[in-house]
Amino acid sequence: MGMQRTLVIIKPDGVQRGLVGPILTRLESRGLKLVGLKLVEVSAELAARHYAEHLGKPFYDGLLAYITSGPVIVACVEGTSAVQMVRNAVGATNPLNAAPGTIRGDLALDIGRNLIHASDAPETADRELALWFTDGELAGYKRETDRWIFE
Ligand code: IDP
Ligand code: MG
Repeated sequence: MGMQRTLVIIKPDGVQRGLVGPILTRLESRGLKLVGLKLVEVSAELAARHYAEHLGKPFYDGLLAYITSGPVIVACVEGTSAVQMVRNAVGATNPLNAAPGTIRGDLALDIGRNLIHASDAPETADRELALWFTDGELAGYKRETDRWIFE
């Protein structure tokens, strides 16, 4: 699979717990390129649009309260197969089932405080990136290290 961009959100618990650096370091160290990054105080409207697929589920109200409970860090990262790459690095939705070595498997305990969101498919990534970033907020640039990361 070729180059992809995907959306990452460090949820309010990640910001409150001081885990923004450690989480971004994991993605950066993997070789993924940051092309967008900002801190956002999420409105109820944006939260509802982002999590529209979960409307009506038992955890929906709690999920919206969670994601709007404090500022989040929103990132767009780019790399080969970035969507699946980041999902694998994030781990299973329930930290109980998240493998050690994953972000949730190493840093979280509870499904309702699982630290991070990552787009689940390329089409989802496109939709979510358009929701969270304007085109002007995403940078196109070359890294000198790319030839050491991509063949
Ligand atoms: P994902 O974040 O791994 O893609 P989804 O199934 O898309 O998982 O659920 C979105 C988010 O909703 C989860 O990351 C988690 O914060 C929350 N969530 C999902 N299922 C539950 C649940 O059973 N209880 C509480 N929160 C949940
Ligand atoms: Mg999801």
